[in-house]
Amino acid sequence: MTPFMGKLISKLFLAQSAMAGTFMPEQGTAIAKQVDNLYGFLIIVSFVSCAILIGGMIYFAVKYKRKTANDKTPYITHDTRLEVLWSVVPLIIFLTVFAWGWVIYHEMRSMPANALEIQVTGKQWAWAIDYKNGVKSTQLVVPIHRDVKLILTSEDVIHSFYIPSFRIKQDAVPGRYTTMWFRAEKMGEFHVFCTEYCGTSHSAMMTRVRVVTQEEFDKWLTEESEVGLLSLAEQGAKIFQTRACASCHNVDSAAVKIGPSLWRRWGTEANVDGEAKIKFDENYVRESILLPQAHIATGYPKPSPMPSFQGQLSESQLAALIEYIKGLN
Ligand code: HEC
Ligand SMILES: [Cu+2]
Repeated sequence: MTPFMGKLISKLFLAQSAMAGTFMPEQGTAIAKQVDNLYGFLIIVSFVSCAILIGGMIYFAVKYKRKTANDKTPYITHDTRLEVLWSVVPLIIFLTVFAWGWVIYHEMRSMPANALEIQVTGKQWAWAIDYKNGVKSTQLVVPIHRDVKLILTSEDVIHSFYIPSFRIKQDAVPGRYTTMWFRAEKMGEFHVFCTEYCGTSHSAMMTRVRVVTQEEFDKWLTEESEVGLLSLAEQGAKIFQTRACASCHNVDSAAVKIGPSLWRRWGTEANVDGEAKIKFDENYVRESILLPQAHIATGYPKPSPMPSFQGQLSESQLAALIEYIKGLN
């Protein structure tokens, strides 16, 4: 390689990594760096081939332009050396990309032993996160420098758990478990998106990974496991978050989300189609949660988009939710 080419490539590499710093999400794991390096290599190879191809084309177009009326095109058949060169060089580049990608993919997909296992369940339109000690959360909280393995599934349609800063994603499929792992190397909060189109509020199906120190993590986990000691309404508030009620219902303003606001509704008259007056009370809320199709609020589509929670909430969880909604006045 000529020194000029060497210099050019190292310049391109610098430009690419500056670009990655500006346009790419933060690198939260070691794998993220590896993925970006491979990506950078692809960009450089593309730039260089583009320059050779387009540059060569322009050069030949100018150099061999017909200059006089009886200018003759030279008769060219082929050049074996050139043909071998332009076949073998791309072949080597492609095989390099293949081998490089294979090594990274292999590392991404081999689950580490002794990882911290966390259960993640997708449900239209939120992620429910379950820790081994029974703690439920909507945010994924993990300790730094520790292998974490997520066991994913879905309660309804296919979702996909994507953490851009960690450069990993994995489908969550109903009826089976899939896994993914990561080892966070940076403190802070990182976005989680659902990357499998899953219905009306797919774009709102977001959460965060919060990376904390091991001590903070242990503290958080113990605190969360003391939820049982909360008041009924406080437990209800938690369930309201973890069961994704909050993704469809506002609780602090009258604004409509996918469903009606539950703010200051208790004790009023429910707005349901046709029928005699129904009071917004314990029985109405219970029925709304277990049998959403029984009385559909005025102006909402039939069938109601609210999923039934029959069989998914215990009586005490229902009581907690009702107590919470009661307190929204
Ligand atoms: C997918 C969005 C969605 C989710 C999730 C959802 N709801 Fe609903 N909910 C609706 C819609 C839409 C309506 C209005 C249509 C109807 O009456 O079924 C509704 C109606 C209600 C009503 C009756 C409100 C009224 O004005 O009559 C209550 C109470 C309620 N939901 C509570 C809950 C609770 C508690 C949860 C969580 C356990 C929940 N919802 C989860 C969409 C949702
Ligand atoms: Cu989804």
